[in-house]
Amino acid sequence: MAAVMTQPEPRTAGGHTGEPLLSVAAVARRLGVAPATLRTWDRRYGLGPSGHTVGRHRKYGPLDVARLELMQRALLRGASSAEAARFALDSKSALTHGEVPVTPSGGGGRGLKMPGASKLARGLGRAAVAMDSIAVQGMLADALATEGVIATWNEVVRPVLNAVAARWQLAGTGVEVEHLLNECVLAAFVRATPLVTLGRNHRPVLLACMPEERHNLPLYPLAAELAHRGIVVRQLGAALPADALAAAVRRTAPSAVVLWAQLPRYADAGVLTAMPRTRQQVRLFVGGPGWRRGVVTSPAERVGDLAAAVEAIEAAVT
Ligand code: B12
Repeated sequence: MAAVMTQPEPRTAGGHTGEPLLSVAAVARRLGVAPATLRTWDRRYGLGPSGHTVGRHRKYGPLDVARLELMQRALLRGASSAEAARFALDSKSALTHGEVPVTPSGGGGRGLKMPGASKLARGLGRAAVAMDSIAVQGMLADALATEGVIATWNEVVRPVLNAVAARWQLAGTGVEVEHLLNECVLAAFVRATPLVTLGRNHRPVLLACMPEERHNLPLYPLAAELAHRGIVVRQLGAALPADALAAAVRRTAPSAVVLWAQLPRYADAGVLTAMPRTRQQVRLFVGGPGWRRGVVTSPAERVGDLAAAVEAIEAAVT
């Protein structure tokens, strides 16, 4: 007969055993809120530690923390404190499915200065500052589905990237937020890039960063929008060495090449003139603030923003 081990009773309603109990300070650090905020949520909404006592202090169990994370995520999505608390308390299913309510946003991006930014951008800014990558991903996916690639990049993502950069310049903090945001943005645009098998262009469009240039984010909305328009793209990403670019051009015979330089020091016109000659014409586009006027030599064409780049490339290759 099979022996059946009975699980020890969890010490809280629905609590998991084996995971450490956390102090108010530890939970505050984890959520990025002040301990006083947690005490207020406890007092006002009953979202406190549900019964653990270690010494004189009440400690938060895993389910208590999960409920607080739901509360915080709902707040980041724009719910009022009362709505978010009700959601967290009612959310037995949300604890397993990660659902969050979407309600209109109230205030501005906490910790980021984003004057004139859209509600979506402010929500994204708050989620990024809280390092809540699940909320960031959710918001980016929603924005991409409802607003499309170009508007999501220009009106949602760029304001947050610029605000994060401004905060770093002013206060010297937030590099971790910038990295988390980059990764989420990159992933979101990759997910929003359909696979084009039968393209409108017969030869691909190559997208790459100049040698040593690591700022490759803007190439991802570009790839996504071109793919939505049925254009086949080969994404070569960050810091492509000049000889690898030459090899890629020889091997794929592209209809167009787009080279990104964020920083002027990587906008080396020599790389453009050293591009190998191919039998068929290759249209050469350069993008990014690194390509100052005067640096770009003909026949390369400078594209100034995402929409203009998409239009110019589409017209050149179809
Ligand atoms: C994300 C980021 C990073 C990420 C890049 C990740 C990635 N995968 O791309 C990481 C962390 C790697 C990084 C590294 C560095 N970074 Co950085 N980074 C940024 C940040 C925040 C966003 C870059 C970006 O994507 N910009 C695109 C959009 C958001 O910029 P925008 O100004 O709104 O857009 C303009 C144009 O690009 C154009 N446009 C916008 N979108 C599109 C799309 C297309 C297709 C086209 C054609 C045009 C176009 O329109 C706008 C008007 O001109 C910028 C700040 C900023 N505001 O750009 C700093 C910034 C560019 N970085 C900076 C620096 C100094 C660095 C480092 C040198 C830091 C270091 N000490 O290591 C390194 C350099 C690494 C390298 N070798 O390249 C400085 C550059 C200052 C300067 N001008 O010299 C900036 C401006 C931050 C700052 N305020 O100081 N960075």
